This record gives sequence, C-alpha cells and structure tokens, in this order.
Amino acid sequence: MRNDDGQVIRLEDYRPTDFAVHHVDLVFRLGSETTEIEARLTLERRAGTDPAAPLVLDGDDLTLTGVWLGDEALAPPRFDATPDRLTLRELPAAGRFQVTIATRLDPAGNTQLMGLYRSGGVWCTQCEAEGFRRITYFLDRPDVLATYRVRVEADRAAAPVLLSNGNPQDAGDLGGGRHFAVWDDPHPKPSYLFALVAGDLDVLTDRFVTASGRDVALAIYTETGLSARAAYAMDALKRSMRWDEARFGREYDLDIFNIVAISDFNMGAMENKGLNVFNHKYVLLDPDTATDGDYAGVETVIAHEYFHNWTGNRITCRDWFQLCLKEGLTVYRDQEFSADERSAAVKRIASVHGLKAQQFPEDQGPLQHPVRPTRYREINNFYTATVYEKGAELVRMIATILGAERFRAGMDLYFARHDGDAATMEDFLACFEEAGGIDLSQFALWYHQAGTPTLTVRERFEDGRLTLGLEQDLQRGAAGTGTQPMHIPVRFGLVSEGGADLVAEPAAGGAEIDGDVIHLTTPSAEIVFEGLAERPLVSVLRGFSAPVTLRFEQRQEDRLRLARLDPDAFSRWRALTDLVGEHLRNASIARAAGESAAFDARIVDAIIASAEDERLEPALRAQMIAMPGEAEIARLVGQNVDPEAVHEAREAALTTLARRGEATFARVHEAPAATGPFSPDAAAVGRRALRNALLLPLSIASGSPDLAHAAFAASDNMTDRLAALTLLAHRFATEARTRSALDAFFERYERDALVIDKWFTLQATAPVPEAVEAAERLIGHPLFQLANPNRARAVIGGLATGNQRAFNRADGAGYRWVADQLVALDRLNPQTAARLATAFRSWRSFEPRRQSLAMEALRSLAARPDLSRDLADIVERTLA
Ligand code: 0A1
Ligand code: ZN
Repeated sequence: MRNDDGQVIRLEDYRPTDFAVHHVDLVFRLGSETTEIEARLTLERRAGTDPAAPLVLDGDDLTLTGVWLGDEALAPPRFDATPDRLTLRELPAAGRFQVTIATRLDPAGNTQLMGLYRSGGVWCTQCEAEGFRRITYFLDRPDVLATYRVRVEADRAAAPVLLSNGNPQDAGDLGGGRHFAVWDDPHPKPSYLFALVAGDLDVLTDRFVTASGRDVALAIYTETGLSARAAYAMDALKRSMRWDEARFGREYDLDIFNIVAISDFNMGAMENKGLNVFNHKYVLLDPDTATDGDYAGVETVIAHEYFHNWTGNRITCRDWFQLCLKEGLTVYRDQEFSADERSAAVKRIASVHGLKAQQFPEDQGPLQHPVRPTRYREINNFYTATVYEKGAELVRMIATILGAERFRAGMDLYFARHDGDAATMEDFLACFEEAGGIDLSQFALWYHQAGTPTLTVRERFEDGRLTLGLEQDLQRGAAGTGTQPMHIPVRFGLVSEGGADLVAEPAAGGAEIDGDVIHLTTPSAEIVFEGLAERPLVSVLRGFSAPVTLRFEQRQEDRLRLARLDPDAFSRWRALTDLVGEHLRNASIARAAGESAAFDARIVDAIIASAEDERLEPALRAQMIAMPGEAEIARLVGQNVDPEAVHEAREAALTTLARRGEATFARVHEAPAATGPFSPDAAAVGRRALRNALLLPLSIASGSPDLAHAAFAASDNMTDRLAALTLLAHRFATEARTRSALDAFFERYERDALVIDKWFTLQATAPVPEAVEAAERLIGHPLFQLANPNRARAVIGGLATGNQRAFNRADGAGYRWVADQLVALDRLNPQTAARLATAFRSWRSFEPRRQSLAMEALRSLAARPDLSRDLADIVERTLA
C-alpha cells in the first residue's frame, strides 16, 4: 500500500515526457495463483531532449522479473527497480527501440480494485487514474498516447471469455486446457484507458449501424445467468449512439463495442476504449429488482461512458488537472441526453437537486477546490462533484452564453482541431472563443475560482418602470483562488398576473441583455424595463442558468404566484421549494432556540394544490410535494446546526402538510393507477413517483402503517415495493409487522446482491439515533462484506451520508463508528475509504459540541500512522 510521502503535484510543474511510447505489446498469462505479464514498449526519445536522460517509469507495488533492451537481458546498474519505480540508463539517443518488462502480480490479493484484480472469479482491470502502473512499469500519465496489442492466455474452463480494447485479431487453443486471444486497438490511447477482462461470463449481443454505415457488434457481458437483465442497458446504449450522431455528429469508431458488468467496483463505470467496465449496479435491471431511479441511473451511466469515446478518449486530457475537460463535458452531454429522452424540466430539477446536495456543500466546506485545480496529493480524490457536476454547469453556461448554434460550432471545432490530442481546458475554451466570436477570458474564472458565488437581486417598480439590481459576491470562503467578478448568465422572465411571459425592452445603459439572458459581468449592475402596464412577477435564474446561491428578497405573494403560474416549469418548482426551504431553515433555527415557527398556510396550500394540478406532469408534482431532506435543510441553516432541531422542524412541517392535505392527497392517490405491464417510460415513472410521494403524508395523517403495508403487499415492481418498505422501516421501525416485511424482503432476494444492498441501505438510513447500533449489527450480518464497495457504501455510506441524524448524534457515537469503519476499510480499499470520509466535510457547520466530537474523531484518524495517502489527504484537508 502507498503510504503518504506528502508529495504535492502542481500544474505549473507540467512538462512533457523525454520519451514517446509509440506502441505497447502486452502478454498476460493468467494463472490460478499469479499472473505473469510481459510488456514490450516501442520507445523513442523526443527531439530536443537530453540524449543521456534516463527513462524513469512509474510503478506501484510491482514485482519485477526481468528487463530487456531489444533482445539483450539487462542487469543493474543498467536499471534500478523498486516497487514504485523503474529507471533505465544508457538508452539509444535517437531512433525507435524496444524495452521489454516482465512483472508478476497477485490479482486475487488486490483488494484496492486498482490495476488487475479478481471480482468473483473474473479477472478485470481498472486503470484510471493511475492503475496501469500496478500492472507494469510505464509512463503512466494521460499525455503518453500509444497503440496497444494485447495477448491474453488463460485456462479455458476458468476464463472462456478473453477481452481487451479494440478489435479481436486472433484466438486459439494452446493445449493443456489453455487458450488465448489477441486484441488490437488501432487508436492511440493513454494507459488509463487500457482494459482486460477474462472469465466465465454470459453475454447479450446486438448490432448498431452508424450513420455512415459501419456495422458495430455490441455485447454486454454479465455474470452467468444474468444477461437478460442487461436488455435495458443495451437499449440505452443504442439510443446513446444514435443521439450522439444526431446531436453532436459523433459516430462510433470501432467494429465492436463491449461492456462488462462487474460486482466489485470502486466507482460507477469506466470508459476504457471499446471495453467499458461497469459496476453491475449500472447494467443489471428488471422491474422486480430495480427501481425507476435505478433505470434512470443505468441510462445515464451507459450514455456517459459511451459519450466519453469522443470526449475523453479521442480527445483526452493533457494531465489530471484537466479532468473537467472530459468529465464536466461528458456529464453535460449525458444530462442533455436524458433531458431529450425524458422530460427536460424533470431532468433539470433532478440535476439541480444533485448539484445542491453534493456540490454546494463541497464548494462551501474544507474540501472546496476549483473546477480546474492546480495542485493535488492524490488524484483519486478529485473525482468530485465539483469537477463533474459544477464542470457540467460551466459547459451549460457556455451553451447559454453562445446560444445553441454557436455552441455546436464550438464543439465541432473542438472535435476537428483536437481529435487525437491530449488537450487542456484552455484549448477547449479557445474553440468557443473562435467559433462564437467572443472573449471568454472572464468566463474562464469559473474554472479557476473556487466557491459558490452569491447573486443578490433587488427589484423596484415605479411608474411603469421596473428596475432590477444585480450584485455578485464570491467573498464567502473561496480558498485563496481569487474573488474577481465573474460572467454570470442570468436567464429571466417577467410574468404577467395572468401567467404569461411579457416582452419588455430594457432601457439602454444597464447590464448587457441578450434575449432572455442578462449577462452580469461586473460586481453589480442595474437593468431598467420601461413602459410596463402592470408590475410583473420577476422570475430569475430560470433553469438554474448559473451555479450560484440566489438571494432575492421577493414578496411572498409574488413567489406563491410564480409557484402557481410561472410558464417555466423549472421556475415553478424553484419558487415553491425555496419557500419551503426558507420556512424549514427558520423553523430549525427557532427550534434550536426552544421556539417554534408556524408553517405559513399559504405555502402549505400551494404544495397541496400542486399535488393535484393537472397541468403539471405527475413526476413534477411528485418533486413539488417532496420536502427537502435534513441534510439540505442543514445546509440552508449554514452554521451552528442542531440536527435534532432540523429533524423536529421537518417532522412538524410534514405533519402540518399531511393533516391539511389529507383529503386531497387521498383523492390523488386513489385515482386509478396505470394498468398494464410495468414500463420504465417517463410517464409511467412519473405516475409511480407521485403515488409513492403521497404515501408519506398519507401515512403520517393516519398515524398508521396500514397503507404502506397494503402498498408493499400489492407491489408488482421494486419501485413501489422499496418505497413502501422504506417508509415502514423509517417510520414504524419498532412494529413487529415491519420486521416481518423486512424479513420477507430479505428471504425473497437473499441471492441478489443489488437488492440486498438496498436492504442494508434502508436500515442504515432510518432517521433515528439508534441507527448507529443498527449499522453495527448490520456489519456483523453474514452477508455484509467490507471488501465489496457497494456493500460498504450501503451500510457505512448509508449512515454517514444518508442519515444526518444518526451520523451527527449528540454523543458523537456516529462519528466514532464511521471513523472506526474507515480505518478497517482503508486497509483493504483506500479509494473507497477516502470517498466515504468526505461525509465529514460539513462538520464545522454544526453546533460547538458536535463540532468538537467530529474533530476528535477526525484527529484520531489523522493520528494513525498507517493511513493510506487517499484517506490521509481527505482527513487532513477536512481538518485544515
Ligand atoms: N472516468 C470514469 C470514472 C472513474 C474514475 C476512476 C475510477 O477508478 C476506480 C473508475 C471510474 C467516469 O467518469 O465514468
Ligand atoms: Zn466520466
């Protein structure tokens, strides 16, 4: 294991390598115990570099068994090897030459799940970001691009399927039960996109003919017996391929595209060239075992990895500081895909919800960093919501600023100019500057300055003149990365009393306006609209056109009206959730001071009205009646948070809503549900979401679990079943009938890992203080496996990130329990331990007693001498 050497990698130190790697020939001899690897690299010194410079290759925990220059076996001092580095001296000053390196690995002992490891019986690899160096010594960095040819040898019985990147070239028998396959990838790629999979797998196949007529063989490999569950993933893949052609003119570029579903995986999935490897959670689905949320997740992740083929693979990153170049852009692309495939407003609400729940707390706490960071200790810790989700928002803002046509022209230029390159964020922006005829140097600050800007809006209406005052501020905690005014695109509308968008001409001289977008580029600006017959309702930041905290002291009546009649569906949702959020924030603060705050009946009525508003699609109605979660309310409170007060305030609001809305909710709930077989289409998903959202207030109003039990018993799909069971486990935990329902669920799905993850999660997330003890019991369950990331996340992550009340328990037991689990997990899988440790990131926002308990837990972690670099980096930055 790599312990921390304290080294910080800096963007300003970037320098190209002295050597180019033109081609890589790999041979893998997979054995039941160890794997032997031979890597033959075709190298060349780059022109203009020191002809005597040694070749220094990266390694991580490697065992070297031989080195050759051409056919000559080398011995020290011609080379020096440690587990982490191989240095070769006296290499040719010019021309191509070959170095062959032999290493021996123990894939079964690799619990980090980086490099070559075994999951179940399957051999598989994960190389992003720096896993290839755990297979062989290499210039393991994204700007070293080579073609690869891979030969895999294995026992046919253990591994009838042998896969790598690119096209299959050869295969055959070796005698003695052994066989081989050879794969050839003609597209030069960085080592992080290398992949190999070997095992006994089932396959689902299909075909796709690209716009220009290339016939592509598609295959999704799964554990034996599960390939039927890959049907929806296959459908999503074909839709993604078609969409990328239509929307961005991007076609697939090999004759074969393989996906493999793996049960032990650190992240969601990986875009290896022609051989995507997935956490099986994002491939395997059927109505009986997966929820509608799971279906949406599969669609998104399948699309995301496929879209990487152009944004990430054909055009890759020069260095890891440029991670947003591929990730922010690819998230933007997958969000646009989902918006086109489903309801755009529903998708946008879900994305903004995710951004606020994940990225805002990160950007407002100790793990804050710019979208394009300039230094890191451990790159694995920068696969963050800031790089991914905020990175996507920055691309969306570019699209808003340029408009659809010029944005597409900028993307076309990017693909044309940088195909085959390892590019930078500056390269990307330059394409939009050129294609859009615009200077984006101020906009670029979004990539460099950390923190969530505050946008303050004021309005004044007099004599038919509306004055909007806008002000931006990045003062609050922006980690020394600058606080210069940024270019904030503010989409807006002026809405009439009757609910129509008014067309009003701005008077000259204020901030620049382009159609329905105000371009705020100065610290503050005013815009005046003249000749208005009536005072309009001001609808700002439509579609969440910039990732900012909006402060707009708008009259309550105006906001209530906008919640009812803003022609922009997203803005209606925002108007209502902002009102609810504000109440919950104030009520939480009041409770903490021993007072109470009444839930304004007009807000309550607005929520109730939205539940039966036939003009809104059901999915949107479900989103409007859902209360913000406890963590979101805590974020709104911001400081001195008392999680018990937050919990009580939310409960009180739910009770008020449930009592007042009972009749309406019951009416909507009783309306006939859709008939016919299960369908994952958007309309059916929306209807289920609405019915399930109503279960909570209806159960609270009746004070009885009967409705949830009836729903559980009647459910014919996992969405309804899990919604009912979660409600029972979270609100009626002590009832014997709840236990029976949990047991019945367990028995039914005992052999289904993905469903059993849900069973673990729903218990770890029960919003009761005793969930800490429950989680302790869960990790003693025979089916709990710390080494399986999905299972570890289900229980430890369930408690740490999905259970604000128990994690932040007043006696500190939640913090201590999580810290203990992190220590144990860190020994097996540092990357997953570090990711879970980010749960502590908001510790300073709690009241002083909890702060000191959290600090104690963090300090005791930091004091451990054997912490991995991954976990040490998170813990130390969180404490700093
Ligand atoms: N590039 C992948 C994310 C990813 C990153 C690191 C990994 O290592 C375990 C795995 C996957 C994506 O954006 O989907
Ligand atoms: Zn990605």
